[in-house]
Amino acid sequence: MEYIKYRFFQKASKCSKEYQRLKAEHSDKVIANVTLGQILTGMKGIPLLVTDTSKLDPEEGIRFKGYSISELQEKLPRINPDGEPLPEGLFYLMLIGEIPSREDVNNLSKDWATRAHVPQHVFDVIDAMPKNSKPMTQFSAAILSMATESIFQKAYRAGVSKKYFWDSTYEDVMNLIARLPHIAAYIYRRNFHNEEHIEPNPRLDWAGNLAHMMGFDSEDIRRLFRLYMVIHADHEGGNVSAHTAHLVGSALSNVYYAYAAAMTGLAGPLHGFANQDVIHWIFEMIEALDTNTPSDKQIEDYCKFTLQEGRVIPGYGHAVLRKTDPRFTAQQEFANKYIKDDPIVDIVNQLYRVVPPILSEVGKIQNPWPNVDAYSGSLLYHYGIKEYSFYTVLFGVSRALGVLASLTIDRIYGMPIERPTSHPLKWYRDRVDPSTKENC
Ligand code: CMX
Repeated sequence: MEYIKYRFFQKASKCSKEYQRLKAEHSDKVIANVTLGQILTGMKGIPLLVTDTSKLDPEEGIRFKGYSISELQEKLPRINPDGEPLPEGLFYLMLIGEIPSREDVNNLSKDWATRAHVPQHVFDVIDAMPKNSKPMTQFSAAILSMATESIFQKAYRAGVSKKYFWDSTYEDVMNLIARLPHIAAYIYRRNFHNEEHIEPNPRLDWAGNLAHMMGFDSEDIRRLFRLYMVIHADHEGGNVSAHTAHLVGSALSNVYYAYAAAMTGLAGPLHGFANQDVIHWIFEMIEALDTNTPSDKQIEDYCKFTLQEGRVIPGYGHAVLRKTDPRFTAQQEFANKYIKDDPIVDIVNQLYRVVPPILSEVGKIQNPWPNVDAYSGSLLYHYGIKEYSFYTVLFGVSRALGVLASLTIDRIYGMPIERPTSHPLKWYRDRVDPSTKENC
């Protein structure tokens, strides 16, 4: 067994035993009470999932295995001393629970490079779709079509014992992560660069290679992509993409099925689509105001107009966070350091001043502060990736790191099929307001 897999097995089997012990000895213990409000607002705040890769604090934001984003920037291995950490290092941390050495990260880069060959039929599936298929439609379909390669599925059909499910899942996870950059770049070049495709360069790191295959070879873009891939990688287990992969995977669907499903969830406007919506909305505003240097007052009026139309301000609000998302802050710091005089970046900074007081005034909005999507598009746009309908695909490449590390852990813990209980609305009403006789 190669050594990263072996280290995972060693560490995760201890936790797996603990999972099984808790299940056997403490299953009758009560952890939390649930209010009707929590059920009717999307199960918010109910502890229902076990996710070891990262934890989201409403005030402080995300921590990956206990490390904040700024701690990761300090501790994870980098290629250049003043560069951003390599996403390979974060994957290692989430999977194994330890900060990797530079050598561990190099080995992971090399391992993914050897697994990166995408079967031709996946590109054929993409090419068979009309060009006006959204990039996320092509991305999800391509991932699904790669289920032909599932080692887990073959092992399952061959009757492998459930105690080895994690092993073939690990292989599928590593293969899928390794191949995602090529698939994403293929869709990008197909839609926006005349189908002039660029072959992978196996000597590059995972994020650098993605930038390369998209047609961007500057150190600036590589640095941005490494940051981007790190900060979007995971957001504990309850967000739509992570939860979908876990849920579908709980039926022992293979990794390709589970991740394709996750990507169809990421494509929604309340989740990952928001990163393209932000730029789209900013351009709508620029056009409506007929200036790309609007005043605060003009922006304020435009935000109020958006709200009056019954639309959301994209990039603002969050289901869990109650402060500025540290992923927003990390990108703002990046822009402050490397970008000068960019009108879109300036507007994004201006929105940060103007939007929160307006959203707070509305009253019902739990979190008036920006999330990760408020900033990311402006950075990509600045470096020449202007085709914003593609932005959610980049989010999808990154999200694989956390979600698929979790899916491997699910399998080594032997997690069961997920099956919460549902009731008709009347059942809930009879428990809280039995005197009402409304028939629905
Ligand atoms: N603009 C306008 N209204 C907003 C809002 C925003 N940015 N954020 C929340 N609201 C509204 C909700 O639509 C909801 O309205 P109704 O009661 O009429 O349905 C009300 O405020 C309460 O919502 P909430 O409890 O504060 O937030 P939710 O947990 O329901 O939703 C989120 C969270 C992210 C979907 C929401 O804030 C939103 O739609 N934001 C804009 C889209 C966005 O940026 N999504 C990306 C999130 C990060 C990610 O997953 O990538």
